[in-house]
Amino acid sequence: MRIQRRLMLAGLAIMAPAIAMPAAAQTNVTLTHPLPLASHYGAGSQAFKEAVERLTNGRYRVTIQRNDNEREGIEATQIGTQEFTITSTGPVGNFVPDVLILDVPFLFRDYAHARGVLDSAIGQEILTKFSARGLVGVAWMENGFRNLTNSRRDVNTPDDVKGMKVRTMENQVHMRAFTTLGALPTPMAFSELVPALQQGTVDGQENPIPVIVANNLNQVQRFLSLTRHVYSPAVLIGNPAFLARLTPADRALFMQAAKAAVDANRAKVTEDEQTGVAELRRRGMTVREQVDTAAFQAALAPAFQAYSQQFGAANLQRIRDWRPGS
Ligand code: EAX
Repeated sequence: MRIQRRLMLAGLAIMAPAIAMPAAAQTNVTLTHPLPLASHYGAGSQAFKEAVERLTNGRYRVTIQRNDNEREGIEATQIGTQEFTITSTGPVGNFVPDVLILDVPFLFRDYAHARGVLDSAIGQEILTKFSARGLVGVAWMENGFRNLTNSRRDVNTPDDVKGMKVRTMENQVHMRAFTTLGALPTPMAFSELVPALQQGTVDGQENPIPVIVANNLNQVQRFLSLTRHVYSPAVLIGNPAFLARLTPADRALFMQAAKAAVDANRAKVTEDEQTGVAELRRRGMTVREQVDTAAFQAALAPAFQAYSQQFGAANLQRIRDWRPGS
């Protein structure tokens, strides 16, 4: 018996390399976003991918896919057919109503104000509201200040948008604003936008410079007015079950990767804001850099009254009053 046992152990020792543990298991996670890879969302998703794969030594690999229907990306992340999505807050309010306050027109002074609020307790508090809706708000990213484009005329004052069919996101706050201005808001997913502009179903749309540039909207829109009427946050959303399965150490690595995504995304927005308007002029758009902002804000007074009722005047004022260090 002793000889058999020794022979067996010797045999196992010889075979050991053949039955060595397989290479560390590798898990693939999928992230979708609605824009071209060269966009500000593409920059963020690529940074996320590189950071996850580096920090986990390849134990996790990120597959980036484009889905220009943001609502679909949110739903797929919610049910777990994908692990992450990057989306503007446009459709998010239909899943997490607490987000809608961020979509109020003329709420943010500039990028520093918006980024500061989102990174402060105010923004972090809103991210916690995602979990009750079967989602995880991982990190605030950025879409940018939205500007109006159209194929009909130069737009300087609210009178210029009266009767204009404007595509909006599927967002009640935005739709109320354009209705209050006398425009005809037509909500639709981003995936339907270019065909609607090509077919003349809508006259105009509104989006940040990075989106207009990345999607060559100059090919279907003639006029650009730098209205900057809304700051559009973006958000990295995660699937709750996937994140709950991670060890605390790996979850921390994914959060580190999310920070890298935010930094790359915001840097690309800053870059696009510096070069995008000149590029769109070069591509043939007629650009109005100064619009009558005071007239737009005055015309929106009834909408602001409704937003105060809906979100609480104090909550809106808390955002307006935010300052670095506050
Ligand atoms: O998130 O739908 C929109 O206009 C969004 O700004 C775009 O999908 C980027």
